[in-house]
Amino acid sequence: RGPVLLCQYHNNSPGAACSCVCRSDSGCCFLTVFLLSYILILKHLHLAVLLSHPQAVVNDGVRAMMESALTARDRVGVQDFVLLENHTSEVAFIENLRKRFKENLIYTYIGSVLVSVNPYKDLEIYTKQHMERYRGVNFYEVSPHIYAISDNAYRSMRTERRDQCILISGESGAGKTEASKKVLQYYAVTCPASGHVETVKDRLLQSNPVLEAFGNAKTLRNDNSSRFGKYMDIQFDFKGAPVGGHIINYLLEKSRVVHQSHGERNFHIFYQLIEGGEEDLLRRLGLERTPQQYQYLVKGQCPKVSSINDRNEWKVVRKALTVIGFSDDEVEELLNIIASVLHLGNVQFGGEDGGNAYITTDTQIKYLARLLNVDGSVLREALTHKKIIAKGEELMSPLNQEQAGAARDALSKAVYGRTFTWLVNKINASLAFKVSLYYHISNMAGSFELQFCINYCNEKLQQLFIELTLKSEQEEYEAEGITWEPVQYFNNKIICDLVEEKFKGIISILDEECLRPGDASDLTFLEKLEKTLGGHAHFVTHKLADGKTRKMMGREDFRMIHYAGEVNYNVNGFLDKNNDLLFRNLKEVMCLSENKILTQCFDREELTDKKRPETAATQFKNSLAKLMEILMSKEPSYVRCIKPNDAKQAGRFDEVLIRHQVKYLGLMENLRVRRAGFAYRRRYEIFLQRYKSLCPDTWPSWDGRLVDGVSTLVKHLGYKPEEYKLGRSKIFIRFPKTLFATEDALETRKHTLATKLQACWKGCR
Ligand code: AD9
Ligand code: MG
Repeated sequence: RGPVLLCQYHNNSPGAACSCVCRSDSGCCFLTVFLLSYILILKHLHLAVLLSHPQAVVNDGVRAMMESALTARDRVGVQDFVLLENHTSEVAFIENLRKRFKENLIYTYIGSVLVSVNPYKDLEIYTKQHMERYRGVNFYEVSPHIYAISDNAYRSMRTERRDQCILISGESGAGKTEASKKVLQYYAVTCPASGHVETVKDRLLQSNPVLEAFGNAKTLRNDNSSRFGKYMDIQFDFKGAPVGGHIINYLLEKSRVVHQSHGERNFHIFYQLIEGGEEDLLRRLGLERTPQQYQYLVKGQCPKVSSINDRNEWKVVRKALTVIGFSDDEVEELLNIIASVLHLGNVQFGGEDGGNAYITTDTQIKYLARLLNVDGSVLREALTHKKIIAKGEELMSPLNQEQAGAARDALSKAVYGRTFTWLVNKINASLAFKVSLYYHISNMAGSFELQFCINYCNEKLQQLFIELTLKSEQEEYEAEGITWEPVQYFNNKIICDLVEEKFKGIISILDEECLRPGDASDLTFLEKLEKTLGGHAHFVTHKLADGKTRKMMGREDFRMIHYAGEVNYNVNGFLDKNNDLLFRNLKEVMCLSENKILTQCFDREELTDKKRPETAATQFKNSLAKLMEILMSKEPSYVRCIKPNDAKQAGRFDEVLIRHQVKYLGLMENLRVRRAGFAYRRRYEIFLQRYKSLCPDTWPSWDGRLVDGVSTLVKHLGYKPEEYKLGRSKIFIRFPKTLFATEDALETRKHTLATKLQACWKGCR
């Protein structure tokens, strides 16, 4: 049957790996070896051929290979946007994304930034073999991948001894969480390990299901949406093994505990516990196996989600808690709290028509008293009264039905929110740091908690991104001794100032209204904004300068012109959410709880502290400032995630939606900065290795200085002086077309070799 030849080439490492299986029954061995020596010249092509006859190798296999290589750029686009001929064209940008997406090539670079489009299906690109392919390999020599970014960050950390960070951004459902998990898995598999390290790796990996159970929920946009921002540090020892980690959580969407929009759910853990919890556990917690029975779980009318198996997830989370090191007692106390929140949601109040509220659901109070280890009657009073201090005396003032409902919900949110922070701290206690992962939750419509703060966070990250990208470009030019050519770009500092400036910024004005006694309301806040910020280039309300009213804008709205576009904010609820107050007497009850977790969450000192707690917006502003400081101190890599459609479907490429994200992620701006000077740059040894066969003076090897070799090569290729510059260690090429011409020359040479090979083969026969 002739020999069977199976060759696989990896063009990713010096001395490309070649695995070969050879089966011969008719003295073809010589030919196979002969073929091999030629094919080795053809390396730099990913090639996997399984052929049943050597003749076919030459005729069909090689031709097909050649043809596919020559048309590949048309079919699959360029793997780095800097190589786009028309780099300022958004149309060309999106077309390139589309071509690649169609071929399941979800990753593309803009220089060192990785753009990733969510495939909404499992691709076979995350196997151990793939990890091996990217390990220790030069970033640009392999196809774009999240593993390449991970590996590059890891190696820079080890060789340059600089802390690294990977920033993952994108809108809800774009794939940030999945990307971060891939990074973590890559390190868990490829980094060296020892006994203790195994535990750390397990704990790092297992922290995900736990955090997702308590911090993720089904939303309209994403069945597993992270409802908190997460910053994760991984610490490596000098041998490069992960030895610890640290997580910082930002801005959990607490309001979800008590309310969900139609088609959305509460945090996963509630459903997991109810669906998966063992019979005796549920009995002890006083829970029924029907989510519909709980007020906090019915608002979105969506107890079941087809893509989620709550019962299985429960088992995963339960096991993960043990791996991370939670004791049985701690798990018990934690579940007591989760069940208590559900019971709290079912506490109902009588006292319609403005009368004093009273509790109509005794069973719930009994369960609450037992599970939270508090006195039932104290809790009962705290839920229906507010403690006020008048003339130095403490008075219990009754609440009406509506107020009592709000107090109950405030308690549920506080208990859940603080328990979540406790959980993160507990995970941190079991983990210490260096390569960092950061991703932030993305733009969601609606509330103050999310939309305003997240858009502000995005502005800050954009500022950091532009600053650092420009800085690193400039640094590279300087390091290489090449003159820096200044780049024009939009500096969004003006928008950051609009939000955060002292006295004049939106947050300052909001805090001022929150602290002002008397008639302060959301509307007075809006009026103050108008007075202070009216006329600002990035701030708009319905009032026009000439006293007329702007059409298409609500009277309770203000609009901000963000770098990514305009967003309207409705001021309703801004003051309340910013205050985020929990009545003092409810705090007191929680401080009295003997639940070991709650005693850590509610500190008695808080009760004696006369200082007003920081408002939510100020807390966020401060934590963001700290985050920016951390990020500035590290070398960043970026992953920009794009969501291809709103239907969560594989294979659908919704151009309008994608165009919006390309804008919102600032990708064109990024490309412009990256392309402002030179489109392409490579280290001399890599450039020479790839193209040396194109010049008789550099082929088969160049013995002199690398820079001289490259200079000889490009002169031979006819590069004009304005097309390139030679730096200290790299060649800089200004236009993609120069590089493409060189690539085409390489393909032609390979083709010529293949034809010679064919003639040779015929001669041998
Ligand atoms: V949110 O801001 O937390 O709401 P993310 O985190 O950006 O959002 P997530 O990573 O959760 O989105 O991805 C959403 C879904 O897309 C996942 O549950 C997967 O079903 C799907 N996804 C994302 N990335 C990939 C991938 N690389 N391969 C396959 C993916 N599926
Ligand atoms: Mg997420």
